Amino acid sequence: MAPKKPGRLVKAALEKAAEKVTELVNPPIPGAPNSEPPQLEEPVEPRGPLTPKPDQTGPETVSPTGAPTGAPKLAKGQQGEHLTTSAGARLYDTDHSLKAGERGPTLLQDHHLREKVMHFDHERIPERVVHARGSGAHGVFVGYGTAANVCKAAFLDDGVETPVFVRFSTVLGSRGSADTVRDTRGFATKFYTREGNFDLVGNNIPVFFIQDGIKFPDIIHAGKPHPDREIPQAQSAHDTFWDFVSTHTEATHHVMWNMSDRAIPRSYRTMEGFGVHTFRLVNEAGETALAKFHWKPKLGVHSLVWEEAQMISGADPDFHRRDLADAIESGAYPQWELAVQVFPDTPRQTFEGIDLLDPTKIVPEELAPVQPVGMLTLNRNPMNFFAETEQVAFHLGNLVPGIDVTDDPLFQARLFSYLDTQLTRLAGPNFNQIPVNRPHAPVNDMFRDGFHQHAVHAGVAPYKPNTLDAGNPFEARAEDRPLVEVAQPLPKAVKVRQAPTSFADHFTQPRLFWQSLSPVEKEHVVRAFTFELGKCYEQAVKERELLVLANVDSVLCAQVAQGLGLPAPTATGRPKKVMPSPALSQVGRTWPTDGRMIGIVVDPGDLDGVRTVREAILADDMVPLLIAPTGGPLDGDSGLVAQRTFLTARSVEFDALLLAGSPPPGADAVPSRDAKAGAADGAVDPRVVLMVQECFRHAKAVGAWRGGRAALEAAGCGTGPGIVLDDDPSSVLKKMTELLGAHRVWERFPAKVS
Ligand code: HDE
Repeated sequence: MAPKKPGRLVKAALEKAAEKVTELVNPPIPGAPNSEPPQLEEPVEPRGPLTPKPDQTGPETVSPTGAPTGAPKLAKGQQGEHLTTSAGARLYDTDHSLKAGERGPTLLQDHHLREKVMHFDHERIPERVVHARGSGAHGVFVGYGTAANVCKAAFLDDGVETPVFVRFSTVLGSRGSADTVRDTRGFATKFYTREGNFDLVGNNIPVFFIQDGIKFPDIIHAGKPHPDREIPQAQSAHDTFWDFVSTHTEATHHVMWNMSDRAIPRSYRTMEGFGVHTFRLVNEAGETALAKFHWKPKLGVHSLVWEEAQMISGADPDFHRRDLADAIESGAYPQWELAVQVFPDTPRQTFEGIDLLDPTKIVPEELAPVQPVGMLTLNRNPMNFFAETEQVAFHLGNLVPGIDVTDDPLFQARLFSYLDTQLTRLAGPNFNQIPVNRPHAPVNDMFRDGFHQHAVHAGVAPYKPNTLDAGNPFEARAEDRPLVEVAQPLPKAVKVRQAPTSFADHFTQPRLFWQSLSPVEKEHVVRAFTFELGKCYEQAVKERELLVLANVDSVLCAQVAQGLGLPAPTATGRPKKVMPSPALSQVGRTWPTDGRMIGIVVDPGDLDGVRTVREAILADDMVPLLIAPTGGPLDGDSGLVAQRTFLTARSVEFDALLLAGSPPPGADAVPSRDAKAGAADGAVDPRVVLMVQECFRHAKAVGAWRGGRAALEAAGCGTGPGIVLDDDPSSVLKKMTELLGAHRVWERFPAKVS
């Protein structure tokens, strides 16, 4: 090949540098489907697969037995320029089956047709029986070293970097259900530590519905759609759920959290995570402590409001999934601190009277501080959903030296379930060899064969003791850091099917939760109970749950009863006095605004300030989305492009709204085409007016400068808390960003309940 001329090389380098500068000044809006935009015509020139987008990578390329392979990550993807069979033979046509003549029958000898359809027929695997709907991301965990006095796990040592894969999920819905339903969220983390995989399989709610794993099929059967009509999907607002929880009152604490804003998070990035159970930690000296794990999000804990959550379920059912992927793609990497609450390991296994083996109880942070031990950063999107997010298999028994289980009966049952479920879901016992599940530590387990065996084991003696394989593998000595179960003395006991009496109090902590909420959060709880019970058919179910609420708090019960049009019962027991835990409230602090979505309504005839504000939003690590009457470039040579139109945009997609203009009704504001365009006879486009009204109703900050004021007026939202008006677009943005730090303009709607 002839060498390139130096002039050309310089030109190419300059062009590349210019591209980089443009990208830095003007980062792209996340969400492009691939790393290169498609061309209009179908490409005909053979070329290799596109490289994935910069935010995406697959799992590390370790061997099925945990050895680094050195293979590039892309070696796992498809190869070469040409279409082939699964055996690598090049194919010349995949559009037509092989037939006896153009109009004749298809021939059985068409190997390509058979193979293609055979593989397609088996593309689906069973979805998870719970937590089927999920989204995953890769990341890194860095230990602070602060856990050393209680835990010897190597991945918690100062500065140790451990790759992780995290999967967030909802519990009740099927794989295709909406993200923003009212439900508990899963927060499962696989740490690929050098001592083996550690899986922390937690939720965003610190307590669980049941105290004993034997009740899990019951609560899940009650929460899932009714078995006859298979409705409702991904909802708890139905008779079977409330029938169960109103009779099985140990569920009350979890139900309180479910009816609170915690069950409709704004984003996976703004959720706390909890290990729920108490774990037993061991330090280098062999001393033990009991501990609960917490994940604290850097962005704070924020939620949707109920109407918003419902609207999003229709407008963008993938809201949380998209939010996570977009944040990572645009470099706003979500972060959580891992933290522990530590308690002395006493024979009673209680702390300040709270039974640490009861998974329906929390230990308030004010009683036992939540101490940070490391930082999790999610920084890479999966390359393939099925291979990674769907096939990842978590298991509570994946522990590392320094972390052990306790006798919490829920924990004990889970230790069985997570292995067992994979046998059906991932079709065999070798699921730890699937790339996303492979440990990054040497594996020598003596397990052999089975479906989907990827390792090619050597030797003849997969048994112990052996001499034929020279004794390999050897049991680890103490200095080799084996995973040793803590020698835990057991109380003198008889075999019983019975819970300890300390598990019997089902109402004090739900009351503690209620009393720790701010007035506006209490209002949301009242409304959620009223909505959910209001959707039940049977009055007996509603009355029974009202009795549960009477035992939690009389004000809560009275408010819900009023909404249901039923009398409020009186408590059957004497409620205990509780000390509220302010840490349980989400309201009252300010937080970083990274990755927040800012909608900017533009009038293409008046782009004053739009560019400046857009760039400032990007510089603040937020995402600006321009909303215009139609898509495409705005105003010829302005260089600005609309990401949303009045037809495609809905207020619920944005955390705050800016009005750079008050555009008149667009050409497509035709009520017969678009219900949002209702009455198109005003001076401002009716879809913009609706957007402002919805943002106002959902207590979001709305800002306007000069030309944008008319839209605020048209929506009837000209003044009030959280309405920012200024002639200078930059000042509007500054004030709006400050408001966004508190998440919502809470004072817009004063609460009735105090
Ligand atoms: Fe799970 N749970 N669970 N669970 N769970 C599953 O495992 C189960 C419980 C949690 O993203 C299943 O691989 C039983 C508590 C998360 O892949 C299954 C009991 C907590 C995920 C299972 C519980 C959780 C699961 C379904 C009562 C919070 C999603 C597929 C003893 C601390 C993990 C699978 C992922 C998934 C069983 C209770 C969290 C069937 C029997 C408590 C986050 O094995």
